[in-house]
Order: sequence, then structure tokens, then C-alpha cells
Amino acid sequence: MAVTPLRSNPMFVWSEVCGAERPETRRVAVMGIVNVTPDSFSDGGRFFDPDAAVAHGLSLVEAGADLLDVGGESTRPGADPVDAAEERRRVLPVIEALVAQAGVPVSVDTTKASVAAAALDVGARIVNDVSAGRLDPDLLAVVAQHGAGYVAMHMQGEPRTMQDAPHYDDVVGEVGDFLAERVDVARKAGIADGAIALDPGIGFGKTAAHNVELLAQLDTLVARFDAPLVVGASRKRFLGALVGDDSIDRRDDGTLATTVWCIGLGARVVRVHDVRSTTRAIGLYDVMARADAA
Ligand code: PMM
Repeated sequence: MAVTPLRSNPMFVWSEVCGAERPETRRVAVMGIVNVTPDSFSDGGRFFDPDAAVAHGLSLVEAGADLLDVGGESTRPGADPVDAAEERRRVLPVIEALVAQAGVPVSVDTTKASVAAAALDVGARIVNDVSAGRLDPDLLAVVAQHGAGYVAMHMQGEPRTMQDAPHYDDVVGEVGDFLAERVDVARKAGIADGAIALDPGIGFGKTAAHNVELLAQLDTLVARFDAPLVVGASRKRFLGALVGDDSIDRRDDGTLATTVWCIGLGARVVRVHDVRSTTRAIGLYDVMARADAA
């Protein structure tokens, strides 16, 4: 379906931040997390004040972020939903300031069409949607009309109850089938192929064992899709559980190990809190990968 763009924002394609498919041009893009929430599991409340959130976003760019993901609704297990007006109130001033100052594409982490539309109108270029278009039927059309980039993420259930009893017979196959179906729906809504990225949704309706299986077999998902794969494992609970230390403050080492593993298997975008260590690790990884290829 041909969709007429609503505004003069340039169309977003993922190759802008993570290169084209050819091995010489492929890059890993670091998506820095800016949560403007009082209750996100890892940084809730720290950047709830808009000025603090903007300063934090700018510091992530200085540390090497290729794009910034701004969210106004916590998706931590058990979190209560936030209404659209409150979500817009939280994210819009932060997005507007970051668009003006950050010099990298800004994405809005939302499942709501009205929040996405308002964010794109103030210059956001990507919609990061943890519901993959299932919570608000109008969201995909908004993305298409704005020529925005799109992240479709897998989640079993919904945030409030998703960790109650997640179950899969074949987690990698089922997540892959879900993402394939959502790519079809996104295309039918008019979103261009180059604008779609996919995310297995680490921690969203998954046990630690499910997360590990998905990460261990990430190459299966990478091989299955033309779209770049996004991974968001940063500071998630299973990382602490796996090493017997549940403190959120001490999950960055596990995050880094996971990030490097995912890059080795072909992830193209990593969504992280600690951007500086991530960009350094990617730099070192690239040195070794280039030496290996020479
Ligand atoms: N995780 C969170 C929020 N948004 N978006 C994508 N695409 N992938 C994720 O894994 C993801 C997300 C929850 O983590 P946070 O509270 O640290 O932002």
C-alpha cells in the first residue's frame, strides 16, 4: 500500500544507523535508553525531570550512542498502565529538546498511536513498540504516514501479567513466527521494508531459561529475517539471577557479556543503559573481527 508522507521529515531506514546488509558496511548501532518514568525497573525516577532526562540523553550521545530511545511508560513486570495524555506530557518536551540538540535519531518507546504521532510531529524518527502493533490498531498507520522507522518487539501477554507463567514449546520458533507475522502486518499497513527492525523481547513474558535460549540461538533469528535485529537485555533481572546476584547496580558486566555475544551472532542494534562501556566493547570487537577477516 502506498502511503503519502505527512511531513517533510526524511524517511527513516535502518541502514542509516547500522549500515547495509553487505559485510563491509554492517555496523552495530547503540541505542541509548532515556526513561522518563518514575518506576522503570533499572532507572525509574532518576530522569523523571525533563531537564535531567535531556541532560542524560546528551551524555549518552557524548558516550557514543547512535540513537536515543525515549520512553514515558514503564514496561517492567507488574507496572500499571499510563494514560496517553500523561505519557505525552512526559516524553514530548524531552524528545523535542533532544531532536534539537542531540544530533542523532530519536526514537519514542510507546505502544500508543497518539503518543507516537505527537512524538513524530516534534521530530522523533522511530517508533519502538513493545506490543508490535497489537495494543493500538492505529499505531502502524501513524508510523507509515510519517515515514518513520519501526521496532516490532515480541512479548507474551502484557506487562502487568507477562511474568506470571510464561510458556513456550519452542521459544525460538514461536518468537520467530510471531515476528514474521508482525512484519507482514506492518508491511500491509504501509511501513517500508527498510524501516522495520525486529526484537525478540528479552524479559517480556519469558523465564531466564527462555531468555538464554533466545540469546544462544540469536543467529537463527538473524538468518530468518532481512530486517535488523534489536536486542534489549540491558540490566534485566535474568542477568543477575544467572550469576546469583540480584542487585540492579551490578548487572552491567552481564549486560556487556550479553551484548558482545549478540553482536557475534549478528545483532545490529543494542538497546542499553551503559553506552560508554558498550561502544568501547564494540570498538574492540571490531578490531578483532577486522583482523580475523584480513
Ligand atoms: N525493554 C524495555 C523497554 N523497551 N524496547 C525494546 N525494543 N526492547 C526491549 O528489550 C525493551 C524495550 C524495558 O527495559 P527498560 O525499563 O530498561 O527500558
